[in-house]
Amino acid sequence: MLDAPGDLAPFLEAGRKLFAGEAGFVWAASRIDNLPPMQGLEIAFAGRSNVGKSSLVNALTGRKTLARTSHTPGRTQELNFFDIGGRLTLVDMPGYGYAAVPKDKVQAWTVLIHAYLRGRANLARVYLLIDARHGLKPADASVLDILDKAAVSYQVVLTKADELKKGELEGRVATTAEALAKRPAAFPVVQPTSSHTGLGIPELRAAIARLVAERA
Ligand SMILES: Nc1nc2c(ncn2[C@@H]2O[C@H](COP(=O)(O)OP(=O)(O)OP(=O)(O)O)[C@@H](O)[C@H]2O)c(=O)[nH]1
Ligand SMILES: [Mg+2]
Repeated sequence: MLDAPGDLAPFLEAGRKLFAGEAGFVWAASRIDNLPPMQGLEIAFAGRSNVGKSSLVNALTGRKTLARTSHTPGRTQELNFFDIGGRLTLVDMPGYGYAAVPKDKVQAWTVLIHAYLRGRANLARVYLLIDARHGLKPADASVLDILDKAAVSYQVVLTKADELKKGELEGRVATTAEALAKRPAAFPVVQPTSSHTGLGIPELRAAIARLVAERA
């Protein structure tokens, strides 16, 4: 069951604390038969190549170089697992669906991404990142289909909100929420963020802290 949106305020402080402690790299997997043991709660960040997944992991943890970022698509080539204070694991995923990345690589990563999302029992939530400038793309649909089918709860996060004017961003939030309305596993709130300005980061930390509290 999806939890009610909108009551993040009580979790802002817990979210801040959760991400104020230790954070460290624990594992990288380039194949589905090489995942770390399932333990504790996992939260994954998925999205098209270059959408800002690794930057968001860094923004959440307040670290500049925990996850490696790049302005060229295809930087993250493995599933990277990060421990957050022994309380949960964040998974920075490779990107999918970018035309500028060699086809065979995108294909291999897509197979890995799909297999992971389908079969990870301790995966508590997926944050599906969408570039606020571009909105949902066809490549996103197959991932949304997998999550709906596997009943993995997910929330759409708009990235790079700093690139849009206020009105444009509000429009993108509305059209994205509308497109997700009929999807059964989608959390009903679209969260705008910017890893550059910090917009939406406290709210995302709070949402994760609430999830940790619920599953404790
Ligand atoms: N303007 C703006 N640019 C951003 C933001 N977040 C990330 N970027 C830029 O987007 C580019 C890609 O960022 P990454 O975090 O490496 O993206 P990724 O989704 O991890 O990419 P892959 O690992 O290649 O799939 C970099 O040039 C970042 O500086 C943001 O909030 N605002
Ligand atoms: Mg990356």
